[in-house]
Order: sequence, then structure tokens, then C-alpha cells
Amino acid sequence: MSRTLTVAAAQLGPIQRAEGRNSAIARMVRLMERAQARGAELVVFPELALTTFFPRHYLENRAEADLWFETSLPSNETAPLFDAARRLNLSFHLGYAERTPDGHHYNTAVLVNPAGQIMLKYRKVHLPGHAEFDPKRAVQHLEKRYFEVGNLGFPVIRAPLGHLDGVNTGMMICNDRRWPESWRVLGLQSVELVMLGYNTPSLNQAASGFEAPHLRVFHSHLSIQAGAYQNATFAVAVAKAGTEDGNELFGHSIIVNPQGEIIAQATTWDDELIVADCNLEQCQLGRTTIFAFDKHRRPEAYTAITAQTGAADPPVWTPG
Ligand code: ING
Repeated sequence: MSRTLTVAAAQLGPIQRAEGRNSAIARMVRLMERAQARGAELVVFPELALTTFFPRHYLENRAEADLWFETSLPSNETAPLFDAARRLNLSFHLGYAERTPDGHHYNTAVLVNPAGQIMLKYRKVHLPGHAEFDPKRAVQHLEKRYFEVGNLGFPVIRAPLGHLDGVNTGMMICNDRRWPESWRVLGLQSVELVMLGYNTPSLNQAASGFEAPHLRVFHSHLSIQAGAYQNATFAVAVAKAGTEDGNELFGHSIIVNPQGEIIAQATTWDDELIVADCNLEQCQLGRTTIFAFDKHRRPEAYTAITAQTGAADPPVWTPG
């Protein structure tokens, strides 16, 4: 039996700091129209898709950063996305900066159906970088300054997507993909499709040691392919790419199947659509054999994973 969903990864090119949301949203609507023309039923946009990657900019007064946050969704500015979803009969995933009515700030993603209902929301758990200005860094990465740690866990829902009655759908955001715990919590909820957006600098800016540039994309793909394979799920990983105010983000968006194979890949660092047919039945092989969690996992051996935060030093071996 085939449960095939046609999915589009809508990679975005750069959004400059001076650009308003309207130009990015107009680009996104054009990508939705192209996705629909290519038979897609779901469009996945990147992390923080409405603005430049503002955590690279230090603002002494954090309240000034609120200009990059959405206080409601939809809003006048984001309404065109919801209108396009309805007009084109598309569901879409959107990454954006969320400011809640009671003043909390999250790096958030939502899944919206053609009727404009928000079916799933996720708030980024793994916030990389730092909270204060770091003079050693070539470029700042202030996600710990502008966002709070997500408080929704890693939820999975079974929801209608496209012509399918139910798809087990989950999300993560950018740095989350580097942590196997993110994938496994979704896998333990029988996820079939993981959507994730990212904004990842193409050069290491931490100035904490040499990292060959080609490893940037390698590490991203390694994390996503391993996560998909080890949890028998599809993954749609979508970049915001290109050079934003002189700072380069890599593209290379990919769609990965439950065997860990890349089945579609972007080749530019600009607005680009990649589309793939995802037969969700392909999740069954891994899920019923090598990764049949109920048959093979041994949680009693994994207690360190939730008991500890940092790594401990091991006991030192001595003769006798
Ligand atoms: N960006 C980067 C990411 O995790 C990063 C930050 C890059 C951390 C490379 C470690 C190594 O892809 C975001 N936005 O999380």
C-alpha cells in the first residue's frame, strides 16, 4: 500500500537586515505557487523565515529586538501566506520568532493546514551560541540572548496532510538536528515526517579551533541522515541560505527517506524548490525490524541520558 505525500522544501535565499517582511513573504508565496504547480501538498519553509538571521546582531536593549518577532499569526503581514495556502490547497511549515502575549520569546515553527488552522507548534529546545556580546567571535550568535528554551517538548501529531487522512508529523529547528535526543523523542512517538528549518553559517565563527568549511554541510547532512535512519522517518530540512549583510549561510536543503538516503537536494544558495514523493509506508521496514524500539531498546542502560546534563570524567584504570 502506498501512502505517498508530495513534499516541497522551499529554501530561501538571503534576507537582508533592511528588508521588510513583505518582500520575503512575496518570495514565499511565489515558492508556494511553484510548489503547487509541481504537485506538492506540503511546503516546508526555513527557520526564522520572515526576517534576517538577527541573532548575529547584538542589541544592548533586548526590547529593540522585538521588531523581529511576531506577536500573532496570522497577522496583516503574514496573511498572504495563509491566503495562498487556502487558494492553492497547501499545508505549510513556517519558522518564525514568536513573542507570546505574556512577553515570552521563542524560536518557533508551526504547521498550518489549508484552512489556516495551526495543527502543530514547536519551540526550539537547543539554543546554540551565547547570551552576551563575545568580543572573541568574528560574528555573534546570540540565540541564548533573544530566545527562551522551548517549553513544548518535541510533540508529534497524527494529522491530515494533502490527500492523506493521517501523517505522524513532528518538528525540530536547526541546532536540534545535531542532538540525537531530539530525533529519538520524536521516534518514540512514531513520527513519519520530521520538518526542520535551519540558518547555519557556512564558516565556524566560534574561533575555537579550525573546522574545514566543507565539514559544515557534511555535519548537517550527517545529523539529518542519521536521525532519519535511526528513527525510520522522512526528514525535510530547509535552509535559509546565501549572504545576509556579509554573513554567509549555507543552503544544501535536503529531503531524506527512512533509509537515510538523500532523495532531493538543493544546489543553489538562493530561493529554490526541491520536491519529492514521500511514501510513508517506507517507514515500516526500519520500524518493524532493526528499529523496532519495543523489541530492542534497553532504557535501563540509558539512564545517564536524562540523569546527566554534562559529561562526567570516567574512573581511572589502575593495575590490579
Ligand atoms: N545555527 C547553527 C546550527 O546548529 C551551529 C549553529 C552551527 C552550531 C555549527 C554548531 C555548529 O546549525 C542555528 N541557528 O542553530
